[in-house]
Amino acid sequence: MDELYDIIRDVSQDLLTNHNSFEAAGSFSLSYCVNLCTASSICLSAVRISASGECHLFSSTLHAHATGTETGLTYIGKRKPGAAQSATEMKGFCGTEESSTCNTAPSPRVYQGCQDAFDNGERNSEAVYTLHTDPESAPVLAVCQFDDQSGWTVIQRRLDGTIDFNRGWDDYAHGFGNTNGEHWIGLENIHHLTKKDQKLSIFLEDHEGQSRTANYSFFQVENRESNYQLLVSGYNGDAGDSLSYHHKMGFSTLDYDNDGSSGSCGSTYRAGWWYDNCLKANLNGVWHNAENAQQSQSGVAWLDWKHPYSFKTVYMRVGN
Ligand SMILES: [Ca+2]
Repeated sequence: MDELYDIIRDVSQDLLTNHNSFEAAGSFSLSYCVNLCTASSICLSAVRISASGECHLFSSTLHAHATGTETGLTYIGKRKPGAAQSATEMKGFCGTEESSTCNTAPSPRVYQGCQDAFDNGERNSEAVYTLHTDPESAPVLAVCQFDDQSGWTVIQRRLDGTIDFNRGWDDYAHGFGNTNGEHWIGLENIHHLTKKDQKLSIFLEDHEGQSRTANYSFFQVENRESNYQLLVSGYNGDAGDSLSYHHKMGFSTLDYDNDGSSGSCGSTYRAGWWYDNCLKANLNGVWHNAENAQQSQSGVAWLDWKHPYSFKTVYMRVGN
């Protein structure tokens, strides 16, 4: 193993811990991509894009429900969590440098979004799926929720405060966290997911186990050039309409101020959001336990239900 390999392994380890996935820079051979995943104790699966040679490592297993080989993508490996597996075993599992497709292992089906997954017969609600929200971009892991009529893509989830949401612009653009727990799918992915008419559904639960919802019949996030401007309308639900206040605002983070305040809401409220002056909702705010929930101004906030209050469990999902 050369020095570069060691460096990339260490970096990938770090990125996998703090982010959903690691996108290796430059192009790598299939065997090198396999070796990277094998060398990392928390990499459970990887995808290599044949055309560019980009290697994407994931800290979750890609789904065994998948069948067939997606054009242009090679599913490189799937390890059981915690199970030791050598590079040779992974190569044997999924193919070699010479034949760059997996003959023995199923390739993951890659969907544009969870509605696409639903339309293709997927019904495993709460499972993690591989999404390709835009053909030009890297695949991303996302939780799908299915009901009788449709598939919802979870774009954000708070549960327990294990993931730090006080992050800069790049993290909010590209996503972070763990799909098995707290995560943010990234503004790029939200933009691509909401190009067509989409609804937004927000679930809120307090520390006493009461829950309410806020639904919007129209939800769209514009592109990077527009600072991922939020367009939202058509509220119904029982949590109150705290998001319409943020309609037409660009996204702000601690290091990038697009808000309607003379100060920096991202710095003050320690999160990334579509701040105006400053907020009525702050679902990426600092997570607090039950003891501190009522004291926090910078918490996971939804002012039209309770204020000041920091909610315990929250998720945001899009669908049509
Ligand atoms: Ca400002």
